[in-house]
Amino acid sequence: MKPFVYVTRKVPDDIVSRLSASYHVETWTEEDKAVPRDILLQKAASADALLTVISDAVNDELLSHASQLKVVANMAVGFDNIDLESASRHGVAICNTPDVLTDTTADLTFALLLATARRMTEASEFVKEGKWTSWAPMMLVGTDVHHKKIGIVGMGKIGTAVAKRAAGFDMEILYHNRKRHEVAEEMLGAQYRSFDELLQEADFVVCLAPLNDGTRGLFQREHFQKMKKEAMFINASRGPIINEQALIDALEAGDIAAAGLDVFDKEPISADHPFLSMKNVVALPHIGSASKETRMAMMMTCCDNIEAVFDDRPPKTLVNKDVLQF
Ligand code: 8YV
Repeated sequence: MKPFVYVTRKVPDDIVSRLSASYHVETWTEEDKAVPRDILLQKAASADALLTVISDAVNDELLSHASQLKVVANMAVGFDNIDLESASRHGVAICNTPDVLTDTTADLTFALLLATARRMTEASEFVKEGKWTSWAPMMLVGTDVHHKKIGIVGMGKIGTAVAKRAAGFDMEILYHNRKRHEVAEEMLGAQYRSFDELLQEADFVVCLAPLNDGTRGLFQREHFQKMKKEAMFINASRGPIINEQALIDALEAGDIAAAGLDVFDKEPISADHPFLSMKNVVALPHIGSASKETRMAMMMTCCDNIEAVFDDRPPKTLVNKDVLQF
């Protein structure tokens, strides 16, 4: 019997064909709706492999019911949707898709910074709504990006790729990270700052840290209050790193000038979310890695990892390396 691979989202035919060459493959087929939890649990109960996305909670409940499961190939660099300890205990290999999405996510992050600073979505709506009736010197003026200070919180691969883009805009690069990043310091002139120093100095605070126990709720109201009133906050990593109500309050009170957000506490956000009526918020639907090339590369990485597990090879991007001891 061929191993059963369940894919929790609609994916391109090329991916289904590749997997179908060796496995029995089923996929969720609705593009605009996530697989309901009961169906995911039911499929997981007999699956040998799952290809998941970050909104699928691969928790102890799921893992306890998935007695045949050998591998979860999560189509993301982040794996905060997965209980790693439970996965290792159940002998399930967890794989992610690092590297292939680094530049694409950095492009989007920098585009979001530019869009926020130069009010691009607001300006586009203004034109599309037929409001552009004359030209005025102060119409839709934004803030310069070049020669300003960017403060990157989380100087991993994506943070470093954003720093490279910032260097091209002649920005001064500040960063805060668990560890010093000597290469970024030498190559890009990046300067290490404590979290508080970075908040106080940066014109653009860009959050690119992974979500974990150390970063959940990292940004509270007091942190936005430490930022300059003209500063802008950009988040392209994970919503729960921010106390979202604190950010709403900070924007309403004018603690900071604007925010560009690709990620939110609960995704998708509701149609009546306060961010949606704020002109100084650019909101995107978590599209950091969403280019045709990168999404295909991410799915191919998932296929590589699934194949490795069934061929008894170590998967290239295994997250819970301790699973190999089980
Ligand atoms: C994913 C992401 O593409 O890689 C991550 O961690 O957040 C995105 O790149 C998206 O969340 C789909 O799982």
